[in-house]
Amino acid sequence: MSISKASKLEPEVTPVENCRICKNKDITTFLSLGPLPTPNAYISKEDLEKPEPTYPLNVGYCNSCGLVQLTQIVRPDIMFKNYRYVPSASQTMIEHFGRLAKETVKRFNLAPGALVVDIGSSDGTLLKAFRKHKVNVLGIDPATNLAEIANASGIETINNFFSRELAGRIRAERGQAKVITATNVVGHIANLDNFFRGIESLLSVDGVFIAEFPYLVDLLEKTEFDTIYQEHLSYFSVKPLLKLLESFELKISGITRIDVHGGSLRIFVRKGSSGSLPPSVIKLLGLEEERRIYKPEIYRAFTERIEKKRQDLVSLLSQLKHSGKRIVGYGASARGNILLHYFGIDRKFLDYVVDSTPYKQGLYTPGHHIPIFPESKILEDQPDYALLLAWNFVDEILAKQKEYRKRGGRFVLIVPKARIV
Ligand code: DWN
Repeated sequence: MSISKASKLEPEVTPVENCRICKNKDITTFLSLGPLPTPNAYISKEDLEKPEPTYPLNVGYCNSCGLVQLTQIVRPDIMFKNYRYVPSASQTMIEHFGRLAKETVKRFNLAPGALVVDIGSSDGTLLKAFRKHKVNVLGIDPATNLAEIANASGIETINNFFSRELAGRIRAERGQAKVITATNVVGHIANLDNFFRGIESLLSVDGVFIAEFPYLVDLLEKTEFDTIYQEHLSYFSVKPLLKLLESFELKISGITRIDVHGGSLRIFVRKGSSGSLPPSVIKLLGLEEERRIYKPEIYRAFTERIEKKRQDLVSLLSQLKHSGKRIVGYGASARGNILLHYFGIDRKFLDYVVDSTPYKQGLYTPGHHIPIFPESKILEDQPDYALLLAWNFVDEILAKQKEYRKRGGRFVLIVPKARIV
């Protein structure tokens, strides 16, 4: 039976009884953002009148290993079999992946023909960057629509979820990989044991597994609550990650903080049991203790800051609306959909949202059904204000919209606090 058929037999929502890493049952829920539609479930015009499924969105921390995680899991095929997010919709991410590929080829001295596998390869953006360096590339992605796009652009892509079983098949057919990458994927994985058994099997003895994901310290410090959604099952910090890798012949050989997506970690994982921890790991463990991210009170303060953020932004937008101003959204992002829903910012506030992703244009946002247009509409229409929902790309977007701003258009920024530029 194929993965997708098997998954259809599972319930739509599964409660998390045990911590995903340490299996402890003592998980304290500290925030409920739902029920609401999953954040990439954009709606076509003809489906607007149909009933729209909503799912819980509750997040908690494990009192044993500290992993922050959702306490209910939505069945992955519901979220990922047809997927409209692509990294290539942002120049920032195209350039970020170009640097990652170049640095990896150089740092790990990849010979022409070495196998590079990207898990959650989407439309092939990262592998296109690797391919420039004459390595062999293979993508793996569950989204049928994106696998088709990647294959059509010459990036061989297996349309499936990564698993230990699939890793074994690839190893048998292609041999082991010198590099395996997973950018904004590991946080989406329910069964981390199966995932890392797959890494162990597919990674060559001298290979490296490179993963990127949002960093819990950044999420808490910058109150990036809108990166909490049903696709993201885990919100990683270093301490639980080390606990996780204890169960495998894998160790973190290096770790760096990177700016993308509001602040992320990039980890380098090699084969072998962890001896002494690298200085980069020790430094971040120290930071996590210093920022007290394993203390319950940090989560109470976090939820209080979210409420303050809501009050400030809704009051600012209400003032603008009361003075007769027209406001639109900029960036039909998953995080944007979470913020709009939780803050109650709907079509009373926003006339439409603009977005650079072709697969989202012409559709409507989940829940509030706000229409999505290409970015060009903002110059054609010249609304008074644009609420920057894709705040993680503020530099790229403000630079792109110089003309809109020159003509008097203003952006409402959200991070780190509500303000107009
Ligand atoms: O983990 C995930 C992150 C990496 O990407 C996925 N589970 C889902 C997705 O989250 P997101 O939708 O919040 O990602 P972004 O990259 O923050 O979305 C930005 C949105 O803004 C995209 O729809 C593209 C759009 N955009 C735009 O319209 N003009 C982006 C740029 C840079 C622009 O100039």
